[in-house]
Amino acid sequence: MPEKDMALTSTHWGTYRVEVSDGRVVALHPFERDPDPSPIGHGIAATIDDDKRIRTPMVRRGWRNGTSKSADGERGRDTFEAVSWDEAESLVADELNRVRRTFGNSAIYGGSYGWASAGRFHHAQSQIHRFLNCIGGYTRSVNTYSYAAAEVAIPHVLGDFKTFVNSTTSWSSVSGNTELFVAFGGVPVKNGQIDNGGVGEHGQRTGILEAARNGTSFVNVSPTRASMPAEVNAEWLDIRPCTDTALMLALAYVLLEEDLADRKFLERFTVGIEKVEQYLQGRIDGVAKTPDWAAGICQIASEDIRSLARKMAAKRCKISVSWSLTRQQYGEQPFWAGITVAAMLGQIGLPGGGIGFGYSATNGIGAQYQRLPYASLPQGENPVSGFIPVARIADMLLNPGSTFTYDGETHTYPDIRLVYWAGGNPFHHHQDLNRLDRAWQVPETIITHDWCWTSTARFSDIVLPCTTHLERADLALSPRDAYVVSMQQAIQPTGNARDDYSIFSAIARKMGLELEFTEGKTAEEWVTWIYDSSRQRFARAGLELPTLDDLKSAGWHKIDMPDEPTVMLEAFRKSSETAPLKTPSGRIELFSEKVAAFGYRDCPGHAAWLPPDEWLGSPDKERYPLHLICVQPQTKLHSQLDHGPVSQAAKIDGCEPVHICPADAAARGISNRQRVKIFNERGTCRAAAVLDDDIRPGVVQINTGAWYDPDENGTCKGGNPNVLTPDIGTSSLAQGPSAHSCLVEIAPA
Ligand SMILES: Nc1nc2c(c(=O)[nH]1)N[C@H]1C(S)=C(S)[C@@H](COP(=O)(O)OP(=O)(O)OC[C@H]3O[C@@H](n4cnc5c(=O)[nH]c(N)nc54)[C@H](O)[C@@H]3O)O[C@H]1N2
Ligand SMILES: Nc1nc2c(c(=O)[nH]1)N[C@H]1C(S)=C(S)[C@@H](COP(=O)(O)OP(=O)(O)OC[C@H]3O[C@@H](n4cnc5c(=O)[nH]c(N)nc54)[C@H](O)[C@@H]3O)O[C@H]1N2
Ligand SMILES: [Mo]
Repeated sequence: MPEKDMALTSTHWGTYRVEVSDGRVVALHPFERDPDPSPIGHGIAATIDDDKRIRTPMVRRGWRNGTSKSADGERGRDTFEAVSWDEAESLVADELNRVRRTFGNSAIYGGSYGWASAGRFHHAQSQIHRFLNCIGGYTRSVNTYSYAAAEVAIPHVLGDFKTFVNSTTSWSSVSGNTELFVAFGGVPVKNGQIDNGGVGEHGQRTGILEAARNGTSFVNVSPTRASMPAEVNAEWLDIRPCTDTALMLALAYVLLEEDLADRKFLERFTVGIEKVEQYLQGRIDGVAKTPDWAAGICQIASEDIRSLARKMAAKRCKISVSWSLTRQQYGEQPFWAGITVAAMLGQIGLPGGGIGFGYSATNGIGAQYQRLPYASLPQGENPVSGFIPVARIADMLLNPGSTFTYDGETHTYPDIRLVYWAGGNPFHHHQDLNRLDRAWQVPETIITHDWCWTSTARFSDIVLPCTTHLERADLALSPRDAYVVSMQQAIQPTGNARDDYSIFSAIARKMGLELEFTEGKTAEEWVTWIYDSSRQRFARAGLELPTLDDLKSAGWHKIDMPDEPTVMLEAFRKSSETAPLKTPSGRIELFSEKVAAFGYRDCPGHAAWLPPDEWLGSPDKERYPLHLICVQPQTKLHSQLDHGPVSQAAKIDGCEPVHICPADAAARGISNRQRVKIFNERGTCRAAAVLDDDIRPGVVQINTGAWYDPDENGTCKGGNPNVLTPDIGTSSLAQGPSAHSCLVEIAPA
């Protein structure tokens, strides 16, 4: 069959044509409209029916026998037995009924954080949350692992965060306008392979190369040169990890000291500069935030800091702060400090100027902004008001009834008896996995839907096998992507796998709540309902979508995105009176009275340098002298398809590569491609060394995403760095994840 006639499917990493032979997927071919397709999609064909596929419902033996431990071991080390769907549905329904009747619905944790798969209807998070709402609610989670610190802090500074991430000034405005692009954390184009909900055309590489061709020069502030594509010839400032705030504060200090700050802008559009000035000059804590002071922390020479500040003030300058900067202890600070520097430069709201949040963190950041008004599966209401910040899950399980702070309030951890997960992999994504392993033994029951035996599935009591996107029909409707794709079912479900919707419908039936959950609609009827509702919303917004029949026969449709470049905060700059920010003052709050009034020592009312527990300047450095950065993997999305050929090809003898500079390797007797163990007091993980001149001495870097596979001593054979990372909140304000604040040692294994 010619490629153009093959079924289309959509994933978070791109759109593909599916080649099927004798009812099996033999290959995926990139969508013909995609100029820069991602190889990640090729990981699925070999895994869809391999030995890691879950083919039938499974129940853990120890759970079945009513003991937390069976003869074979505790949760995560036990064996499973296959059960029929009918029996599995009854087991889940009875257990949900027991828990909600005995302890109330707040005893069910249904945060279920995770990326799941693209496809608007079969989106596992939408399914599980609707289902749990129908049965009376659940304890939920708030914010993300991506940038929780900013989600909570930046609304105090700019009045909103997510809108500004999504409306980050587009590459089309950078190109031809920005003279100097200073990227804290670089512009990792490998991350632009991904976008939530589906990608039609990949545009990040094109965007940055076009800007470079049009004269933008780039500065890559990062512990690794590879944070920026080599083609843009960026100047590399090899900063010590987790010290960007100190560098930014010193830049701000120079702008004030040398009278380079735009006082008019500060006066008109911001509040709190006096307080910031006092802090920078040392009038609050006795320490002036001079370039010399910062150089001692971030180890960038003070004359380089001074000259960077002067260059930034002399040119049309774009500051970019990578999302990774939030995933560290006190991760609220780098974004607040970046906004402070950008405000002093006075170019916020001008073409190519100001600040951007995470260029190329996903395909959409830096793309033209238009939020498309798609409908989604209605979620209903959650009668349970309790929640946790998403990364506080182990704290919650280990300390029921104790309190935590969050955004100026104090809350209590609920007593969780049952955990229900669909579409995420906490044993990939959470920090300090050996601690999560202990916390995970606490609840009475853990239920997971997944299509393959991830570590989270292995650590569950009831495992329900779901379909993949290739085994069901859906629509890719992503509010930031120009392409609408009719995702066709390419093959029959493998084994007894069912889609999440059928699984929840059947459980709801056993609980006498089927009609509440399904509203009498089949999956196909829901897909039609979502599409028709979307068409109506489009029509109200003056936009057009083809009929569903036309879409299905064409396979895809491209929406015209606006031609005008997106400039973040342009309207605010044009008129701060008619378009004020949603902050208490309506302006950019360089000092926030509200945050200051919370009285948090770990998050004061203005951007501040707070030395983290673990960094290259901390006393612990004696024992664990290397700073570990664990970045998003180039060859997969998180843990998805780690067992597939694309991810496996990037490993060395089955081990995740850890990048280390030759001097650090030599000092430890480590040679290139040698097997090593990375360790600290929290855990040990196996990896293979890659000697790399382009990484800062004292820093090592590994990918996230390898499957957690602990041996009897808790050493992760799979190479998941989250056995090493600390499970602490960013601060009392946001309680976000702090994976990047992590010291380790490495030795030959
Ligand atoms: N150390 C460290 N840790 C990190 C990070 C870091 O930078 N450093 N990054 C963090 C970030 S930003 C994030 S967003 C998280 C990501 O963490 P997750 O989103 O949890 O990671 P994924 O591997 O994408 O997990 C998705 C799971 O859903 C399953 N799945 C796919 N399709 C379906 C479906 O249709 N139905 C069901 N039921 N399941 C399905 C997949 O098989 C997979 O197991 O990780 C975080 N963890
Ligand atoms: N291929 C692929 N793409 C992805 C994902 C994936 O799993 N795979 N995940 C997606 C998700 S969920 C998210 S949230 C985004 C995340 O996007 P990012 O947060 O941008 O991702 P990272 O790759 O973790 O980090 C980007 C860069 O920050 C640098 N860095 C780390 N710590 C520091 C520091 O302290 N200072 C400075 N200056 N630099 C530092 C790292 O060296 C790295 O090159 O990526 C998305 N894109
Ligand atoms: Mo993320």
